[in-house]
Amino acid sequence: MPGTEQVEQILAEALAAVNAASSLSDLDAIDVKYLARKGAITSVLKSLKDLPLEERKAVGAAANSARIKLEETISAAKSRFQQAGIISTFDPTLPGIARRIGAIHPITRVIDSMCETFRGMGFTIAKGPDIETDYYNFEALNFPPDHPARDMQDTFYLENGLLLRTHTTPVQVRELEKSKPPVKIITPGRTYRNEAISTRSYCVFHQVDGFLVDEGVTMGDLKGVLVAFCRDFYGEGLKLRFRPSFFPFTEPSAEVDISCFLCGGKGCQLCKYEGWLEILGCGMIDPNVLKNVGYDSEKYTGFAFGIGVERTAMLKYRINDIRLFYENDIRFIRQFK
Ligand code: 2U9
Repeated sequence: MPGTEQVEQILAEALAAVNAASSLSDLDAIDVKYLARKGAITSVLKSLKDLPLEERKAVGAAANSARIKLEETISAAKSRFQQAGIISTFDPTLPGIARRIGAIHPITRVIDSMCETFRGMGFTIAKGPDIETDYYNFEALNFPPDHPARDMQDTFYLENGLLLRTHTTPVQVRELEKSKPPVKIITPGRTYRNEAISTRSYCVFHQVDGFLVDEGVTMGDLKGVLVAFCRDFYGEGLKLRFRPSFFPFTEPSAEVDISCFLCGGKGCQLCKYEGWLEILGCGMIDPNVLKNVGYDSEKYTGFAFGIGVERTAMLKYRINDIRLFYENDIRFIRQFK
């Protein structure tokens, strides 16, 4: 019959074996030899029923604490072996896991490239709030109260007379208010219009607006800056065409077409066989707008222009559905490296 001394002897022998073990399989063998169904400590526990009560208590307690001690020692030794195994199988000369690098969204790409071109001509970049007041979005920009662009169809009205800006031109009014001529500013940003969504229009889009105000600024300066911009952005050898147009904030106003950069003006699918692509709107800032920001409109004149970023990106990258810009399909965005 086993006694407490015998239990202590079994435990000492098992702990020595754990100490001498050199692999995980050695530890598994020790587990089987002492703790499994027919293991030495398990056998002591099974034979307790044949012992007198007092002895059963003492030997039972000793066998149980031996079992716990051995389990803990084996488990700790296993962890040490596993740890060592990981370290010894780590090969620092293997190549790392390749991480995919993100791509810059085509809209950001076009905005950055436009800003870079204008920065090269001495313009600075300004940003302003997406939520605007009626004054900055419309009134200061010479929109008569009944102008169709103020209609609920186009403008997202918010509470307290606020609205989501329908163009970035209000940022320019804010900038003019706090500057002194000469001022040359570009305002890239997001704009909002409550339009039916289709392949060509979306409720959110981007503009790059710009202006120059100083003494003696003429339409000739406007043409010079826009020709330089187009040659830099679209490529040398382009022709430009200025067509008369109307905007409440410029007088005279014009729309600019460039000779199609794909076919050189011969006519193709991109230019709808017309040879020309409409790319921006522009004009001389209406004297009323200058007066609204506190400038002497007899002394100062200025030109301004506005470029639709989505339309530019669609032409440049030949994208036929504006909604692709906003669906966040990674397969679409990855194409613009
Ligand atoms: C001030 C006064 C006037 C900015 C201008 C346009 C013409 C224009 C459109 C182009 C495509 C908007 O995104 S779009 O639909 N914009 O045609 N924007 S002149 O006029 C200004 C700017 C600043 C102080």
